[in-house]
Amino acid sequence: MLIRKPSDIAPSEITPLQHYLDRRKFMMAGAAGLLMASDAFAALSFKKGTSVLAANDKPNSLRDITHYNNYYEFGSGKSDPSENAGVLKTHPWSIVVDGAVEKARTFDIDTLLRLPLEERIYRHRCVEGWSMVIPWVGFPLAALLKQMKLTAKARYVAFETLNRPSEMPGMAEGLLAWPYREGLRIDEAMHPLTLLAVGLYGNVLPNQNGAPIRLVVPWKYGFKSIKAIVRIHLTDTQPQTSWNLATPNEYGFYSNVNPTVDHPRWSQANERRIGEFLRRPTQMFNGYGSQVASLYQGMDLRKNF
Ligand SMILES: Nc1nc2c(c(=O)[nH]1)N[C@H]1C(S)=C(S)[C@@H](COP(=O)(O)O)O[C@H]1N2
Ligand SMILES: [Mo]
Repeated sequence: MLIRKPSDIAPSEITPLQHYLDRRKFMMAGAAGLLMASDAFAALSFKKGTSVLAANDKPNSLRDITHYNNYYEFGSGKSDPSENAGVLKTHPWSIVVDGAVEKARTFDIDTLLRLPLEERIYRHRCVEGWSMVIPWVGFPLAALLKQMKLTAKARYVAFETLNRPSEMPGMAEGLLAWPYREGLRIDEAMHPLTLLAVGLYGNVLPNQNGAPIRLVVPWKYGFKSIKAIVRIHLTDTQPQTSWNLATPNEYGFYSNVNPTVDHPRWSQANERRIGEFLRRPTQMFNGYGSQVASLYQGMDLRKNF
């Protein structure tokens, strides 16, 4: 996976006008309730990524990526998000960035979509033992954080999902303490692999995948990759996270993919790639160790699971 800095992308490679036309089409499709049909997703303009996935990693189908989901706000079944998330209004949308910053800011989603977008084809490993390969479109979280003046207290980043029970029928099941919350250490948040995704397969994000904007941290278990983000809070203390609050002995703050540290109720040594029959071995840091292992030098990864 080649990471290109926004400054490496020639203006001629980006076609904002087409992007805005498509965005308009998308909003109208949303208003007409057409967003469940995958061919109604509007195209984004982005810089094509170069993938260094293993030879046997090929992207999952759009069908699999959009119909086998975890998004508990819409129910706990794998098909609940694709069936229930269509009603969610994802425009207008804004993200508040506050806490340990010199001046809090509110970013409108349309402003964020004007940042240079890149394709990133990442492996995704759910803590439940299944995996996929997903061609995201987005921008590094660092590109957003670098627009803020962080204070010395900005040691962690806390994220919050939209809290709108009227459009999120799964919230009534009460499986987690809402809103869904996640967090990263500041160096993890600034890492160039850490992405804010606004699209997949070249089109805007389907609601069930976390529209209009979600985090993607490919070396961590999937639940760290929080969907439908409305708040990013800089803080000097390790943030509380929804899954850790629910079951602290099963879901730690770090949750780096690690085949040598089992979940208390199942092995993490291997995984089922959606669409495949035989399980395959799980890789340390989900195969991104050469890029991220240094973040955890000297840490006991069994203790800091
Ligand atoms: N707000 C929110 N974000 C969430 C979840 C959720 O239930 N709510 N599920 C997580 C889990 S467990 C996984 S595996 C991924 C799934 O992302 P996908 O459906 O796009 O594959 O989203 C993560 N982000
Ligand atoms: Mo997951």
